[in-house]
Amino acid sequence: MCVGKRAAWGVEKLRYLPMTTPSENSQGPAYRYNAELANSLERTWQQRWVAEGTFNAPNPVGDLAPADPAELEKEKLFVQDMFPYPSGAGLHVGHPLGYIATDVFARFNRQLGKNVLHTLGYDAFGLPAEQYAIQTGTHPRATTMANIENMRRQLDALGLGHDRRRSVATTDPEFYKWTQWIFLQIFNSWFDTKQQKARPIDELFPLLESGEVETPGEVPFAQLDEVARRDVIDSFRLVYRSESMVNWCPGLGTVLANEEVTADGRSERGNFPVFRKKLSQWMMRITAYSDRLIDDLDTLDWPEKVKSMQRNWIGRSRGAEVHFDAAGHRITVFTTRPDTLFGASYLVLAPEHELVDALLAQAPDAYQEAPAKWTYGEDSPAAAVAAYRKAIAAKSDVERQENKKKTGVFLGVYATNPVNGEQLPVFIGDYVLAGYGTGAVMAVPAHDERDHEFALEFDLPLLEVVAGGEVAKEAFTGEGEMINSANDEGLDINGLNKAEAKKAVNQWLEQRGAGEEKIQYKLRDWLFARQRYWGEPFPVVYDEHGHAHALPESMLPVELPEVEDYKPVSFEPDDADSEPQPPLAKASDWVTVELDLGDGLKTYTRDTNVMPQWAGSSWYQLRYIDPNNTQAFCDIENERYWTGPRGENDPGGVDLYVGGVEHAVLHLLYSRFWHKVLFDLGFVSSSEPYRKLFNQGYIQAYAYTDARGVYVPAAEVEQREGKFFYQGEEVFQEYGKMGKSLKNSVSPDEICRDYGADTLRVYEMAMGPLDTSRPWATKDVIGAHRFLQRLWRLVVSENSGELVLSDSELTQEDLKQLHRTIAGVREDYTELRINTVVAKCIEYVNYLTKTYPNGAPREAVEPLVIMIAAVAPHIAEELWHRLGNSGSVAFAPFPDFDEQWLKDDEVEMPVQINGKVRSRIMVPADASQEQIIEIALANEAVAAHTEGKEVFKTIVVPGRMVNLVVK
Ligand code: ANZ
Repeated sequence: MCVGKRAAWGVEKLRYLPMTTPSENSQGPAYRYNAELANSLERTWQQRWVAEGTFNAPNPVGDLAPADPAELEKEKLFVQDMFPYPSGAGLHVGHPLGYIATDVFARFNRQLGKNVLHTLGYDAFGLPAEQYAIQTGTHPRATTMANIENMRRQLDALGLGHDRRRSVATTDPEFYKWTQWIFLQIFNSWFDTKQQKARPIDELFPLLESGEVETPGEVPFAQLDEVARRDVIDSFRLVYRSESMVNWCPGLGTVLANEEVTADGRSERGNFPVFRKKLSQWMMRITAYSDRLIDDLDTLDWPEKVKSMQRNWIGRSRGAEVHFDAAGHRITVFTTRPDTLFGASYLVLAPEHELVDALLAQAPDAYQEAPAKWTYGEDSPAAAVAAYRKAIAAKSDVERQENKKKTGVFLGVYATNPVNGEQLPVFIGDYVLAGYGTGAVMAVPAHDERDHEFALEFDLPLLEVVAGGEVAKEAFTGEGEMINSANDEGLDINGLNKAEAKKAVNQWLEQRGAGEEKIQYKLRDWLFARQRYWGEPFPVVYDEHGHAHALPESMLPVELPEVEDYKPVSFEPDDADSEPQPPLAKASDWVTVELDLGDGLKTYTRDTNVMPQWAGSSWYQLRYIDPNNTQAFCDIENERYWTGPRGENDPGGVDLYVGGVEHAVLHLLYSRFWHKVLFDLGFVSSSEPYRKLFNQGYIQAYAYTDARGVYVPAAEVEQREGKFFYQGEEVFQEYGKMGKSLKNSVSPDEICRDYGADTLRVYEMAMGPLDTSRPWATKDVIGAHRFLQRLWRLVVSENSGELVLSDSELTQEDLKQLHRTIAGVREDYTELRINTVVAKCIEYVNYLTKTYPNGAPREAVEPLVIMIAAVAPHIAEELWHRLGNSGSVAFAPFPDFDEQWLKDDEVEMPVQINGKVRSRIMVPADASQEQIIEIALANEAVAAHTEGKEVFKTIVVPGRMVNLVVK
């Protein structure tokens, strides 16, 4: 992390020496704005900005507090990009699109007089560095640091106005110390469902003792022994260990989050098979926050699309749990349609459901009278279940749900429908997921498509209970009156609609203890451990009972130990029975430790997993606020200043967060969850991390494939007679997101070298609206360059390097052009419409160039230099100083406009006579109705049509048209 000097510009006057020395080999006039000139002035200004700490933003308290507290009286703005992973390939021109846009926005707001926090860090834990380490033995830290260095060089060349003192990498021990610390806060909390918030775990103990919070299990808390009490407490923590079903990928040697598994059940990376396996794992109880994560979306200024993706991901459904007695056991199903209970014709359990074995134990040893289809070709339910489970072990949840042909086996037992005593056969089937609801469903094939498919496959009855459909061929899922739904125990829902029926059934069930209303979520707890090396170690140790102990803050960070070999033990890709063995287990000196955790020296073992890659990004915005704080992850005073709520319904958070829509659910859900825990525990004042979110589009480019369909390097493709060739072979053009996989990357280094960074910035910003994807075309970059050349020539003579401005006064037309440009550009910047900012500046430059071939008035040019500075900061800074100003243009007040110049003096109005447009007239913008009629009647063409006729009605629609009715 680099610590520079506090911002001086804008406060103090600087001496300025014009820097331009024309290069000897440059072509054309000595002072032409070309690549060499651009490169040289860009380097100069970049160095100057860094040396002066131009973009350093002060904090209220701590090491970044200003010498002059008045600096904090400015309005604040916190702008943030989704930080990059420092990959070895470096950047292509698609990466900085968002970074340039946020830089433009930040610069504009500094000119409005705000204190702006903008920086960029690195999300630097992750697999590529580790994979590289496995292949070459290079420590991932070495690779990561080298990649960060290279990316920083590339980004610096773009002139991004970042506060470098605040740049962090998630791999810095001073950073991950606090990632571990936050983990411990979450570990040391439980979720109070009554208060709907996290509370310190210490507050749970008395509540369990007094019975105010119910102890799970039969025995009251007070009667449990020490070890059992610990287990109970542990089961309440927001981070807990659980035997849970995970995605185990033997080929990679690690478990994966659901999101890292493709729809066809393979690893997103490496494309290896993934198996479902039960393992003891760290889990984060994000599900406790389901309601708040959904409900608080309403307070956020985010794209609707992202909000609805989060809502769907959390997936709140309202329904009921219904209990069915079966062979001495109780099967609980979750249904969103308790109204259809009379239509249930069988039950299905997930093959992994915990009751399957117990039910099998009650089933007959051999199938009796079961149709052949139900038995999976086996003689006994036990054999059928075993064979079926084996067959489906490798299928992913998505595959299981999408599979049209339904499969399953009969368990040999029946369940009793609580509303009518019907005996329903019980199956297992893989379309029912173990991880959702209760892992069991009551099947209503007449009204549910999946059940319908299953019923047809297995010849099960279709019981129609909602009127209005024809259910023989297809389930009727529409609305209708209930039918065939009454019993003689006081339940009769015939004739009711869906909502009424649901309510009635729930009530009836609840009275008899046969079920209750239930809200169900799709969101699962967050699997929070990976069997890898290059990640944050867990700040916990285990005692001889296997109980986890949080390490005290004084023992943080727990640094990654050196290991010889970074490889997790991986296995044959389809060895489903293999067990994870993380690389840290190989560091035996590190794993076993002697510690005094308050009760004398004891031997403990460390956790050999590491945190998932999402950990650091779940809170990094808070570290930007207070990057060097050694006492806390972030001082709440600084947090309150930068992200505290403003006004009643404002959750607070970063003022603008820009990044790709691909992070809509994972990163943005995880960081909301962590932030809410920190909020509940009183560590931050904002209840959300990101107040406003903006998704930028992608830069796309042509890509080329050869006859085999393999991508070839787009840069080396030649075009001849409308065809494309690579190394003499014809190749085929397509179009897609720029990147490594399509081999169509263009490096910003090249464009900076050939045109300068300002040209690249102007080009990228001018390409189109920020939220849409846009095609890259290197040949069009020159257009942006020419615009900057014209801007340059407005101020500087290409031949002599002298100023070419005049001191003449602005004409009425000049004032109109200028004020309109200011008004338009101001609004466009505010709304992030940077493409139209550029368009308006181009138009204005063209106007001045045309109107003043021998030198435009200074008063017309100076505001232009300020206005374009956010987009093209280097050339603007240079011109600003050549114009004789001191201090950076970064703090030059953004020009204001005068309303009077925005009004048109005259407006054109069509004149209709008896409904037909006969002429157009020009009238003063502030003309009265009478004046307008007068001008209309005096118009020649109108006069010709009204001659000899009586005008008996006149209608003026102000600003729009005149209507005359004549006879
Ligand atoms: C009976 C029924 C009748 C259902 C009907 C639907 C329509 P959402 O809305 O996604 O929450 N279900 C419950 N648990 C399941 C599991 N573990 N795997 C697969 N399916 C499961 O869906 C809830 C509905 O999906 C539940 O309501 C249940 O089928 C099924 F006309 O129960 B329903």
